[in-house]
Amino acid sequence: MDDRIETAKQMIRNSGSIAVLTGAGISSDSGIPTFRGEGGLWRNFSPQQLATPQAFQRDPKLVWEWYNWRREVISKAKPNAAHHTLRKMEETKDNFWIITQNIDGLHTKAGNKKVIEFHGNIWREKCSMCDFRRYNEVVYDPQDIPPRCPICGGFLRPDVVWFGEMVPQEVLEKAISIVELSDTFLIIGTSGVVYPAAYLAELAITRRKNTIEINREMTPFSELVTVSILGRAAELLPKLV
Ligand code: BV8
Ligand code: ZN
Repeated sequence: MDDRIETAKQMIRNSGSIAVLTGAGISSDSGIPTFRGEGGLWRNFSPQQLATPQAFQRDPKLVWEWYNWRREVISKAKPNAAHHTLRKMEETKDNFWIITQNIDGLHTKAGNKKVIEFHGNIWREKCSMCDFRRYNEVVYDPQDIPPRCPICGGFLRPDVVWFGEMVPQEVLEKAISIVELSDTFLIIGTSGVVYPAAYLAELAITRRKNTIEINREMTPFSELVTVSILGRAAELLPKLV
């Protein structure tokens, strides 16, 4: 294990431009349940059942109860040592970007400026009928959900990318160019099963970048990356800088 950490440390030290793909695992040390780990279920629903346009169409109140519960959890969560290490990396590297699958906003809270929120942000809301959008950092009272659009009265929805929805083209293209321009690619705390986010890791591996994975369990990338380190991000990441 130690020589893996040493190898990863050297790669990061010698790298001019670093791109990082993060998933729910990096926030689990802040007390936010991951999608597929323990605590990931809510009222016995899986994310795949609720994070879809169909579920919202069918029962906007239920979907909002789930997001409002997540808002409650996230509002109490603080960035952890893994987030803080990535902020330090952004400060010391001339070219550094985070592409996060998480909608919890913790990378921005930790002070990172160059963050691509690949699946949106839980505090942003958009109207399901007109093009109204707003940033609204509130946990709703139960009787106020689903919230209504102040312009047209339609239901507001979380401004996130659901299963079956496209990641906005400009976000996808920017993320791909960041991977192409990086020489080291970190994959932290993701099970690597959701596309097109997982495609970014595949691209880094295909382009033969220096790829480093930090995860608590093996993933489809573990055998393919340059260095795969098993463990908690909050414990391991600080050791790499
Ligand atoms: C798309 C935002 C084109 C919302 C998320 C059928 C119909 C339509 C599409 C599909 C379909 N079948 C498949 C697809 C494609 C689908 C997909 O990939 N499905 C998977 C499940 C197979 N993708 C999509 O639908 C995407 N869009 O394809 O559009 C299209 C359009 C129309 C029709 C067809 C195709 C959009 C996907 C985006 C979904 N939105 N989130 C919200 O958050 O509410 S996905 C959500 O789950 C996350 O954002 C993340 O991306 C994903 C996976 O979660 P992870 O972050 O990886 O977390 P997970 O719990 O899985 O793993 C955590 C890992 O961390 C674990 O490995 C664990 O061991 C580790 N860990 C835990 N603790 C720690 C740790 N590691 C380190 N330290 C620790 N302390
Ligand atoms: Zn509206």
